[in-house]
Amino acid sequence: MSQKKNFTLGEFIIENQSAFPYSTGELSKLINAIRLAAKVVNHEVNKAGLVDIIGEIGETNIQGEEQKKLDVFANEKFIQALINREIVCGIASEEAEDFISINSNDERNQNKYIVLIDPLDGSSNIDVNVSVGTIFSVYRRITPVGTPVTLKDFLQPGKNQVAAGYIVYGTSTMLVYTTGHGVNGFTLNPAIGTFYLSHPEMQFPETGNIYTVNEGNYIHFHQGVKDYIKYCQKEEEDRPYTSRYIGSLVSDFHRNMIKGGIYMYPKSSITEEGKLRLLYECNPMAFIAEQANGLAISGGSRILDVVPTELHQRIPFFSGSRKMVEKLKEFLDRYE
Ligand code: AHM
Ligand code: MG
Repeated sequence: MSQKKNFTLGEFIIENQSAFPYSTGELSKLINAIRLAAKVVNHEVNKAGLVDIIGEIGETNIQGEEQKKLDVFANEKFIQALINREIVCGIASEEAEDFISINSNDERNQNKYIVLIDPLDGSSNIDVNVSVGTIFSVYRRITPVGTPVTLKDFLQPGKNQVAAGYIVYGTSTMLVYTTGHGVNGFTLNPAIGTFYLSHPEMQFPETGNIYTVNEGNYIHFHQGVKDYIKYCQKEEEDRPYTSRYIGSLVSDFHRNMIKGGIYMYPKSSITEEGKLRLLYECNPMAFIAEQANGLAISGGSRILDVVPTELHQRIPFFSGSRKMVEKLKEFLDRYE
C-alpha cells in the first residue's frame, strides 16, 4: 500500500488496479462511479436543511417505511451513475422491491458485476441533522454473461463479495471501502471535491469500551443479549463500558471501528428477524469488519456464511472489535 502524501482516491484506484495485472479495470470504473455519485449525494445532503428537498415524499418503500425525498434522490443518483458508465449488469436497492437488470440479456454486454445498495441509510436522522450513510456491496454474477441476471445472482452469501463500502455524510464526508485487501478510508475535501486517503489500512482495535444498541428495546431482547448488556455495565476490570447509539448504522459502525466497540441489532420479541437487511446492510458491513480485523455474526453464525433466501431479508447483526464479539458470543451460546 502506498504511503504517499495527499494521495487521492482516484490515484489510489489506479495504483491498486495496476497491482493486479489481469484486472480488466471494471471494478475500478465501478468504484469511480460510486465516488462520483457520493459527491453528488453529499452536496444534496449538506444542504438538506436549506431547501425544500427535506421531508417525506408520501410514498412507502418495500419495507413499509416512509421514504424521505433524499432517499429517493440518493437512490436515483447511485443507480444512474452505475447505469451511465455501463459497468454493471444488475442492481438491487433497499428502496425498491425488485432488482433491475441492465441490458443483461444483450450478448454484447460482458459486464459481470452486480451491485446491491442502501442509498441512504439512517434517513430518519436527516430531519434532525444527524449523520447518514450509503452502503454498497459488489458481487460477480453467477449466471453466464449475455443472459438475463436472475435472483440467484443477488442471493449469494456475503463471503462472495468482491468489494463493499460505505460513505458517511458526517462532520466530514468519508468513503470507506474494501476489495478484499484491507480497508481504506478517504475524506472529501468539499472545497475541491476530492477524496483524499486519510485512513489507510483501517483496523478495529482488538477490544474497546463502547457498546452500541437501542436499549429502549431491552425488555424485548433475548436473555443472552440482556446478560451481555449487564456485563457491559458491570463495574469490573475495564468496565463499565460506555454506551453510544446514534441510530445510524454507518456512523455507529465507523466510530466503533476507529475507537473500538461493538454494534448490536438483535432479534427481539417484537422483531423476530431483527431490523437490518442482510444484503444491503449486514453483508457489506461484515465484509468490511472482517477485512479490518473485526468480526460480524448473527447469533451463532458468521454473517458472511449466511445463504440469503430473499432480497429484503432481515437478520440479527452483531459486529465490532474481535474480543468484544467473542465475549458476546459466549453469552449468546448459553441460551442456544
Ligand atoms: P433504514 O435503512 O430504514 O434507515 O434503517 C436502518 C437504521 C440503521 O442505520 C440504524 O442502525 C437502525 O436503523 C436504527 O434502528 P432503531 O431506530 O430501531 O434503533
Ligand atoms: Mg438502511
